[in-house]
Amino acid sequence: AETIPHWLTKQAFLSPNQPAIELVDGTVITFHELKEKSQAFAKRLATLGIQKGNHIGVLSNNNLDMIIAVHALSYLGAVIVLLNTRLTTEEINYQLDDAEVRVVLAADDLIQKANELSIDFVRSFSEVGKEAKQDTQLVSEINLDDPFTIIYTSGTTGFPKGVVHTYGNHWWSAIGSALNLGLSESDKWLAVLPYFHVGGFSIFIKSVIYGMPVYLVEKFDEQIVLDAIINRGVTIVSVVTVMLQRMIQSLGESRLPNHFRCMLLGGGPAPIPLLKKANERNIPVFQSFGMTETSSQIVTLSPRDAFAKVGSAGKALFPAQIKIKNSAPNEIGEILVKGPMVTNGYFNNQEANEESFQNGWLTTGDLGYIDEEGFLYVVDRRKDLIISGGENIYPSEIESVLSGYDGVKEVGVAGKPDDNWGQIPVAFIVRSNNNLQQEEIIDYAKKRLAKYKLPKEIYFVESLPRNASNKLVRSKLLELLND
Ligand code: S0N
Ligand code: AMP
Ligand code: MG
Ligand code: MG
Ligand code: MG
Repeated sequence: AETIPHWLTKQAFLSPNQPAIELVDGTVITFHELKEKSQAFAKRLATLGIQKGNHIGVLSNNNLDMIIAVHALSYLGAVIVLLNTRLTTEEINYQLDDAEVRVVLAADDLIQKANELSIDFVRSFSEVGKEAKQDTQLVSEINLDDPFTIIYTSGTTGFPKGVVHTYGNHWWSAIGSALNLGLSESDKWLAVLPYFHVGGFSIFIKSVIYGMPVYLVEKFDEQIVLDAIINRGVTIVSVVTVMLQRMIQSLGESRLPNHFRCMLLGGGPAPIPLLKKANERNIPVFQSFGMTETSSQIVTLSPRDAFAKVGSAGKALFPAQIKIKNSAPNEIGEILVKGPMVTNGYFNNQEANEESFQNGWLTTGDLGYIDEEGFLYVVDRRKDLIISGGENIYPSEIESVLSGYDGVKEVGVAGKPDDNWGQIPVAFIVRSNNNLQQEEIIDYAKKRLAKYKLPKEIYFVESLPRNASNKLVRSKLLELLND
């Protein structure tokens, strides 16, 4: 197996005084300091008994402590299970159990939520900070085949699946991105996407591999992000559509400075009018296609192609390949991806792995076509997937919760277009009890589903659209609103 020197140790050696992380309050942490803090934290975690191969849940919103914990866990060879803080305890418990997590580390402000989880061994970051440092042998060489992170993603049917990323997957994702965007001495990448998703997480890996500072933003605020671009030298920002929308609104007619070279847009489709508005404001949007399984974007479109190839997600990154299953150019079919940044599989899930991989190609479930020049167009998403503000919602997941409530006879969920979120989930319900009200259903669902998954509207209907074999046709649900 291929090994490389531990990437943070190496970067601290090469560029000790270079800023690794800059905070909104102006604090700067150099690569040397980041290494020292991470290694100290690793030694405290070792005192708690954490060691190579352990699966450790991390429950945290964006903050510096989380990044230190992540690097610390890599110094121990532990596998990090990144937990979406918006999920309910019930949803998180499923993931903890499925991923065989032994210990949960939580941000101080989430310790109460962490203590409600089914795991007994829970520590806040500051509790760990009070432990003694054990004199353990820290990882000095990274084996690229070793697992580093597990991030859950929902499936079309059934339960969420844990996507395992090796160090090599993250390494190649960072390399593929650099070969596409290039590296500049003056680069500073702003990280405001949640770090528990791969888009946000990957920025910190790029930082360590490139020797590039990250501007760390804890919570999205369009003013803070714009200020960082205009006044703090930020050159690259990763965003989802709703973030770009809010930034453009706040920017008014103003334009962004020329040093700002890349707005990396991912996590879902981008409306064409928004891309035009961005262009008018000197915002160089790089559209992309990617998924948790590809360790961040695997296809991108540069601004110079944006108008010749309107609606395209671009070409595959240098180390990657894409193709459309059984299709000729311009013909729509299932999108397949291949490359060293693509996960080797889902954790403990042979069935999903057999279904998803064929000869090294991953079946994305998304539909699209590739034109004669190799540009990808995504035309439809994995079956019925709803994307609200960059968060994925599977109708089947909501349907199975709602159908568990008394008085709900049949239920279908669809994504309704929404100016703010792109889409919002709405539910169509056939009642068996005519007194059933919207509020009691939402009350029931609240305990079981993250807030962004709760149906924003519930429509009581006489029957649901079904096909000849009596299967629900979700694509026809919204048509019920026109009747
Ligand atoms: C857009 C965000 C920031 C909105 O959150 P905000 O405004 O901070 O909300 P809160 O203050 O927390 O809550 C206010 C109310 O809003 C509700 N709410 C929050 N988020 C959503 C949502 N998404 N949908 C619907 N409702 C939402 C709250 O519940 C609350 O409600 P009330 O008032 O009723 O209590 C936030 O949603 C966000 O951060 N979204 C981004 C998520 C994300 O990272 N998605 C990408 C995942 N995919 C990947 O990582 C792979 C692709 C990838 O790597 C990539 C993606 C993008 C860019 C680059 C890359 C790359 O390739 O590198
Ligand atoms: P996630 O794993 O949460 O990042 O979700 C990945 C899914 O987002 C993909 O499988 C697609 O369905 C969708 N997606 C990502 N990029 C695009 C894009 N450029 N256009 C349309 N859908 C996209
Ligand atoms: Mg926070
Ligand atoms: Mg692979
Ligand atoms: Mg998602």
